[in-house]
Amino acid sequence: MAKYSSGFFLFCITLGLMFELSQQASVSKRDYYTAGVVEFRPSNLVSDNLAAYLEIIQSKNASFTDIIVFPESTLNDMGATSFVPNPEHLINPCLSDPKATYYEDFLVILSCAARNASKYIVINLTEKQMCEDVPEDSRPCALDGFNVFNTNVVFDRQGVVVSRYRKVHLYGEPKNSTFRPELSTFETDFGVTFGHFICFDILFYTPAHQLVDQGVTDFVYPAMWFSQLPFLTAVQIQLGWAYANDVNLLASGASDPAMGTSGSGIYHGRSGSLERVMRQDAGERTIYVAQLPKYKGRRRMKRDLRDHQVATGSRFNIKRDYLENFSSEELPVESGKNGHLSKILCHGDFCCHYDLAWRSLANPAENSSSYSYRIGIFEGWRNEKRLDVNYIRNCGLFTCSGNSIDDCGRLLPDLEHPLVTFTHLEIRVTYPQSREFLLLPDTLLDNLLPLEPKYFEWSRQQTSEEGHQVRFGLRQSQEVSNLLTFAIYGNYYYNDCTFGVGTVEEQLACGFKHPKI
Ligand SMILES: *[C@@H]1O[C@H](CO)[C@@H](O)[C@H](O)[C@H]1NC(C)=O
Ligand SMILES: *[C@H]1O[C@H](CO)[C@@H](O)[C@H](O)[C@H]1NC(C)=O
Repeated sequence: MAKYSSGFFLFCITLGLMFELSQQASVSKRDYYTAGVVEFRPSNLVSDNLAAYLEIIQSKNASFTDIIVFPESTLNDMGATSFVPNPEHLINPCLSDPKATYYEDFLVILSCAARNASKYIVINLTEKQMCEDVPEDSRPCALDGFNVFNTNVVFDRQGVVVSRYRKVHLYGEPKNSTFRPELSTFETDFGVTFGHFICFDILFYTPAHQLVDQGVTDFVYPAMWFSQLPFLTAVQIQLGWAYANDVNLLASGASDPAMGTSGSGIYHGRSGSLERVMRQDAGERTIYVAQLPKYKGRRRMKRDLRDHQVATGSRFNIKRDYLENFSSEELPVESGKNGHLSKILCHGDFCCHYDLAWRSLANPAENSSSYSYRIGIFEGWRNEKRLDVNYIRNCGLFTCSGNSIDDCGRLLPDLEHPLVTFTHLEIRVTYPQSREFLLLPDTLLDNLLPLEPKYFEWSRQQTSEEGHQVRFGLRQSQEVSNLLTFAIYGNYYYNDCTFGVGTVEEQLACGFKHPKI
C-alpha cells in the first residue's frame, strides 16, 4: 500500500466498488453468462506460463468474459508449490500478501489479475499443505511434513480465493489424495453455482456425477487429458458427459498433442458444443469464448458452432484403450458395394443390437490406406494399471487399420479417404438398473471431434425396475463418413449396486426390490 497515497487508494476502491455493484446487478438478471476456456501449451518455466496467462486475461477476446478457466498442470510444477487459502476465510492474496511472502508469487499475481480484470478466474496448481493441519489423517506423512495436492483455485472478481478443489482421482501423479474426498462448489455474482472437478475425475461418481445428483448444472473442468481411442478422446468424452447429464461444462485443456494431450470446449447439455477444439499440431495458447444460457428455465439455444482443428496429418500421439477383451466382428465392407448388417452381439449376459447400413464411396486412389470397421461389445473392469478403475458396459462401432482386433483403435498416419458413408446407424441395448451409473453417447470423427447432437438421436427409457432401454442412432436422412467411433459408453463406476450383481441381501442393501422376494 506504500506505493500509493491513501487518498488515491480510496478513490480506486470506491470507484471500483460502484462499478462492481452495477455490473453485478446487470449480469445476475441476464439469462446467460459469458465464459472463456483456455487451450494452453505449457512450458517448463513458471514465469513464461504466468506471463502468457496474464496476456490472455487482458486480451481483447477475453474482455466480455465473466469467468475464465485455465487447464490443469500448465502453471507451476513440483518446484513451486504454493499454500492456498481456505476459501472460508475469504482471503485476497493480492491485498493481504502483496509481496508474496506466504503465498507464491504466481498466486498473488493471478489474484491481482482477476481483480484488475474483474473476472472469475479458475486455475489449477500444485498445492502444499502441512500434514499437521489435518490431524485426523493418520496416513504416513511425507518426510518434509507436507501433503501436495492437484488443486483448482477460484478467484472472484476482487481476487479473493472463493473456492478450492483437490483432485480425487489421481492419474498416476505423484500427488496426495485428501483424507476424505472434498466436494466443492462456488456461487457467482451472475447467479450461477459451479461445481468443479479435474481431468480423470470425469470418469467417476465422486465428485463429478455426485454434484450433478445434488443439482449442480454448471461445471469448471481443467484437464490435461491423455486421449485414448476409440472411446476416450478429450472432446468426445467432454461432449458425451455434458450431454448425458444435461449440464453446462467449461472444459479447458493442456495443449501438447505430441505428448497426447489437447481438447477444450464449452458445452451446453443437450445442445452440444458452443466451442470446441482438438489440436493436432504443435498446440496453442488461445482463449475460446461463448455465451452459455443459464439452466434456470432449462432453455435450449440456437448454436453457431465453429470448429477449430488442423486437418492435415495428425501429430497427435494418441493412446489406445485395450480392446482385446471385446467380443467383436468385422463389418463386411466390400469396395464398390453398398451393404448392411443387423446383428446381436453379446459379451456374457450383456447384449447389444446393431442395425447398420452403408454406401460405398468412389474408389480411393491406389496405395491409399483406409480404415475397416468392427462392431464390438464389452462388459467388465477397465484394466488401467495402478489407477482407479471403473466398470463399463460398452457397445459400438469403431475403426481398425487391419483385420485383427489388435489393429483397432489406432490412428492411421494421414487423413484417409473413407471407403464408405454410413446411411444408417442404430444401437439398441437394455442396460441394467444401478444406483450410480452414466450412459453416454460416444462418437468420434477422424478430425478427433465428436458428432454434434443435431446428427444423432438418443433415447433412454426405464422399462422396468431392472432395466433401461437405450436407443442411439444417426438421425433420419443424415449420413456420416470419416467416422471413427459410434458407441454407447456405459459407465457403472463401482458396479456393486447394479441390478443382478451380488446376493439378494446386497441387492436389498442397494435399495432394489428383489423380484424373487
Ligand atoms: C503423500 O505422498 C507422499 C509421496 O508419495 C507419501 O510419502 C505420503 O505418505 C503421502 N501422504 C499421505 C497423507 O498419504
Ligand atoms: C495441476 O495439476 C497437475 C496434475 O497433477 C499438477 O501436476 C500440476 O502441477 C497442477 N498445477 C499446475 C499449476 O500445473
